[in-house]
Amino acid sequence: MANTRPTFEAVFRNVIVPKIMEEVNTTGISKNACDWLQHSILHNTIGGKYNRGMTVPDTYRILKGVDALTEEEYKLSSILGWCTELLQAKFLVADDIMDSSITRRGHPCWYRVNGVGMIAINDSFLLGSAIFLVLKKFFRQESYYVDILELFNETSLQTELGQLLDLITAPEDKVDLNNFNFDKYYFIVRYKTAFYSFYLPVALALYQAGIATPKNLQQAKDVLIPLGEYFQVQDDYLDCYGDPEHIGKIGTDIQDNKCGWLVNKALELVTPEQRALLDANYGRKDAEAEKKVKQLYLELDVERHYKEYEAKAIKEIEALIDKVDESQGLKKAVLTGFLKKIAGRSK
Ligand code: DMA
Ligand code: MG
Ligand code: MG
Ligand code: MG
Repeated sequence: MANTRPTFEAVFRNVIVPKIMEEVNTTGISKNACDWLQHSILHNTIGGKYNRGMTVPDTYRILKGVDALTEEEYKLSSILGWCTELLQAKFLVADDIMDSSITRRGHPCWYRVNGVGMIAINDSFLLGSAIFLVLKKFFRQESYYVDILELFNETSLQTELGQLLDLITAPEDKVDLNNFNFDKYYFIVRYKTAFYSFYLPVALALYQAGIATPKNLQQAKDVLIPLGEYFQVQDDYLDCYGDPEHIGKIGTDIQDNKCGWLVNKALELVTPEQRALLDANYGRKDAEAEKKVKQLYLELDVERHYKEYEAKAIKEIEALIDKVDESQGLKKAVLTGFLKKIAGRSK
């Protein structure tokens, strides 16, 4: 089985969603509730890049040292991949509410769909609970069942802690750029993004392949956390410089008062006059103020600094991959493959 977007999506539509719905149906809940849940699940999972999800079967195949997985192997590793996509869906539904975002994957954010509103909060919980339903249905008999349960729980906690710091560092009513610094920034991005997006899919494949050890899990983390940091810096860059049509979402970081990469870089570069302008215009729910911040980023050539950062980050990650001792079971190709998926991305 080749791992392509259509084959990966087919596992979700034909295996996972029917299983979730079958289980929920046994409660006897009304048909309109079942329809709502199915609609929410599909709206919030289908249509992304599947970088995280498809990495599980990709990694599993490399770890097994085969050219292609059998249909059954592909199905099982894709199910774990979809569990990471469900985790992401759960967090994105809530993130878009908390960030007052408008669009996601080229469509209105779920909470902005007609008739949804704050019901989206409970839909976010349901997306999270669906993970554990799926894990129980397909993995209960596996020796690594408890390991992956713990992994999902720990990763959720890490992501929630990252989101906590992201949000309280960005109060809506009190802009104080003295609260921002790169140390805090990297804590936020490691926790809110790197663990669930990068470490989780590779760790799942290591468990599924039956070769996970504390040592190779740590080796994976040592590369994947820096890779995840780089990914979130890209996300922050695209929030300001990406084309909304292309990235499928409209940037909100400046108006949301976020402790993002661009503002932290700008804070390193500003003169006292420019700092005053930033203080007066950052974090305001006001398109004109946002424009002034973007104009200042232009004057400071923050974009050039980003390109320099990016080139350096890629080199550093390549060096980390180079150091991996493959005799411990982890393969460099897993990591180079993941890096290749995101290096220089424009969406
Ligand atoms: C998102 O950070 C992190 C999680 C856990 C969803 P973000 O708000 O920058 O993401 P996005 O730009 O996709 O809204
Ligand atoms: Mg967001
Ligand atoms: Mg956010
Ligand atoms: Mg963002």
